[in-house]
Formats: sequence, C-alpha cells, structure tokens
Amino acid sequence: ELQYPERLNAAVELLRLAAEQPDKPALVADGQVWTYRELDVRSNQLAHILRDEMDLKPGNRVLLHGPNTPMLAACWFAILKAGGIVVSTMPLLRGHELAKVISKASISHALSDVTCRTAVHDAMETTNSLRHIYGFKKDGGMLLEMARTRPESFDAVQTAADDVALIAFTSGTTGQPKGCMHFHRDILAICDTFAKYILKAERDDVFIGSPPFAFTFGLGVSLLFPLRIGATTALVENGSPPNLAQAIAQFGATVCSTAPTSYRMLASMPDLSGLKTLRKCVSAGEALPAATRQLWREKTGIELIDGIGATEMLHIFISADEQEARPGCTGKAIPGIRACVLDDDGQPLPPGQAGRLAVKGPVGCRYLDDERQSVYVQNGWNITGDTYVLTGDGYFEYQARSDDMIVSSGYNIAAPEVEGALLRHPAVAECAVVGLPDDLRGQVVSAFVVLAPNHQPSDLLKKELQAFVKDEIAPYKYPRRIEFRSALPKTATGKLQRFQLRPQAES
Ligand code: 3SK
Repeated sequence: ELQYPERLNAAVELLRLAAEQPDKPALVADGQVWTYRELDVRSNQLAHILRDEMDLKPGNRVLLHGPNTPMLAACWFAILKAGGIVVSTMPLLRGHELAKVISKASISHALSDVTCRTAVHDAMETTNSLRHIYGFKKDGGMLLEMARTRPESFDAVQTAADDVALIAFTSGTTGQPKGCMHFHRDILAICDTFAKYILKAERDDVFIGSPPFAFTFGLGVSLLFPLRIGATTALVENGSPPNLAQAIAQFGATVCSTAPTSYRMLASMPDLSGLKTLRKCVSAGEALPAATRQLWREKTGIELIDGIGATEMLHIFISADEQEARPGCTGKAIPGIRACVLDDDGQPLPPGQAGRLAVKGPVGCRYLDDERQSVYVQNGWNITGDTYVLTGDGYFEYQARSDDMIVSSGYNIAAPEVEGALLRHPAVAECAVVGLPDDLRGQVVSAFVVLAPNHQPSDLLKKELQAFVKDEIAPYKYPRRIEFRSALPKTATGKLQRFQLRPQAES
C-alpha cells in the first residue's frame, strides 16, 4: 500500500530531483530548454506573483488554459506551491464551454496562454467569480519577465496529502461536463503505480505525447511521470500525428504516449526512420484495436503498452507491460489496484461473462457537486461505465463502453468489435458503430465510416465492407447500415462521441 506523509505538496515532491540534477533538461520544446533548476526557480517566482500580486489564497481555484508549453508547466507547479487548485482546461474550448467550468468550480483566478485569451475573455462576460487573470506568451512573455524579478525561493504551502490539488473536467462521451477532484497524494499515486510498475521508464528517457495536460492522460505521461523519475519531457503544442512524428525525431524521444488512432496514422507514414529512437509506447484514450497493435509492432518492432484509464480515476488502472501484453485484452489490474466484473445487481461475475467493470485503488472518483457521484461509486467500487470480460488468469478483455453495447434481434453486439473488423479493411481510415432504433430488430448495427485516401464512397463499397465484416466476425454483427462521413465527432480529448451519431443518421 502507498504511504505518504500527512503534509504533502505534490509540486514540491515532483521537483525534488532539482537539487540533485539542477542542470539536467526537465522540459524541452521548440526553441526552449528548461533545466530542473529553472523549472523549480521559475515556478517559485510565479508562486510569488500568484500570492502577492494576484492575491491567491490556499484553496482558491485557478483556471490554467493553454497548449502544453514549458510556461504552462511552470504555472501548474506554481499554483500548487502557492496552495491553489489547478483547473486545467482543453486549449480548444470556446468561451461558453469555459464559462460552464468557471461557474461550476467557482474559479477566481486564471493563467492563460495568450493564444487562448479570446475564449477566457468571452467566458468572463457570462461569469462573475473570475477576478484575476494573467496572460502569458509561450516563451513566458511579460509574466515571466515579471516573475524573474521575484525571489528564487518560495515556502510552498504545506498542504495536506488529501487536500484537493486538481479538478479535472471531463465532458465524457455524453457531453455533460463533470469536475473530478484529486488530492495531492493522488498525483504521486499514479506515478508510483502505473508509471512505476508498468511503464518502467528510466531517468535517461525523453518523454513525448499528444494529449494536453488538461486531459489527465497527458498530465501523467507528459509531466508527472517524467519529472517523478528525473527524466526529460518534450512538450508539443499540437500533437497531431505529423507534428508528433516531427517532434519525436527533433527531440530523440524514447517514450511516446498517444491514442490508437495516432499510432495507426504514424504507422502509415511512408518513412518511419524519424521514430527510431522510440523504445516504449503507451496507447490509451480509446480501446486499442488488435489490428493497430499488430501494425505498430510490424512497423516499429515495439509492443504497445495498452491501458484504460478515466479522468475520475486520474490515470490508467488496467494495463500490461510489453512482456505481458495480450492482443484483444487491455491487461490486468495494475499493482495497487483491484478490479472485477459485476452483474447488474453489483455481484461479481465469474470469468468469461461480460459485465460492468468495477475498480478500487488509491485514487477514486470524487465529483465536484454532482449527483452522478452515486452512479459512479457504488459500495466503494468505481463503476467506470465499461463492459469487460475477465479471463481465468486475470486479464480484462474490453467489450465496449456499457452504453455502446448494441442489442439487435436479441444479440448483444459490442460496437468496438465491429469497428475493429471494419478497420482491418484497407479502405477504412476511421469508423464508429452505433445501434440505431429499428422496429424489427430493436436496434440495427450502423457504421459511420471515414474512408482512407484514394477510396471513393459507393454502394458497391458498402456491400464489400459488409461482406468483409461477415467474414471477420460472427455474421450477425455486420453493419446493416453504412454511412460515409468526412470526419467523426470527437471530444476535445479525441474520444469518439457515438451519442452525436445517433440522432444525426440518415433516415
Ligand atoms: O483511458 C483514458 O481515457 C484515460 C483517461 C484519463 C486518464 C488516463 C487515461 C488513459
């Protein structure tokens, strides 16, 4: 069991290695290198500004808004050192979306990258809790200039291990944002479980990843995990696959974290020589199709570390390292975490039967003022909303999000399984499968397909795809309806929003 002192400030703990290796690069980005000492000192100086100029009091909630840059990282540490609570938000949020977060979390302070300032100012017009806003440029701009004039040391607030450090908002796949509160000790706990026992990165590693810090997947893999072990992290503002590939080559990244769709796109680049420094690759954020795992292994020789996490649980709770990876399974409950599969009455199911995933560990769901708390946490178990089958030897086999199980003519069909089959066809770049209401069958399996370059939509291609799926998986699962789309609806974290497809389908 993890033990932390009663008084704990996660920012101080994460920057402990600054004393041991002050000159080692902690953060690198386009045209910037911040050493451990620099990150520690600048975050101290920014903490002075927060406390003395912005009148931040311990417990105040601070909106942190912008793409992943060293300055954003320094602000993240400064807020925690000053005793504030970080509420980071996806850089692409619009003013009305930010306004919901600001009101819900009663946010009083904001630090925002200037590239996102319009949204923050729009949000201010419809909210009244926000009192102090400072903007910064990606090289730090005036805010950093001002900070440089402040003392280099700062007496970090001695927060309690179970004081809230972070409120992470998730729009989930249903579009209703929820704020998940996490403690200082939770921040260390994810470093000391998933990162320590499954990822097993080393001090010489250079981390890189696409998800923003506002998505806790990104916060872990691109900030917390590397700093906890004294490694270097390369921050990319736009982690789309071509940029990510370019940055991997530029920084010689060795540990990469992104979503399965990105791995698929990276693997289909004509020249993969820029990826040769990679040695460990984490896939999360969406279910990993077996075809993508295989493709990545064939193209790079690297076995993906698949994982499922949740904003409610802060990070990954089921995973397997490269040696234990098993195609078709996400992995096992990671050390320190218990997981089981429950029936609809909350009773454990035996291996082989599909049911609701339930998880318990050092980190759990604590929604900010939300009645959905009692839906997520039942009898001390976190019910993640995923349907899984447990195998006899402790592996968890993903079926679907619980609300993505399609019941058609009495058959239970997991949407991701049909998507996995479609993705094996060379004409399919991306797809989403949902159940649409049907008088005859209750629901009909319906696929929305984005075609790969050089493929044209046609009725003939629809028939070919249907026949292909029938050959790949049990024929009753084939999509009776197929619609071609130029893009699929996704959350800001890249998760498919299947609910958006249900009302929009052609009749
Ligand atoms: O699997 C996910 O979607 C996730 C969510 C939050 C944090 C980490 C992960 C992997």
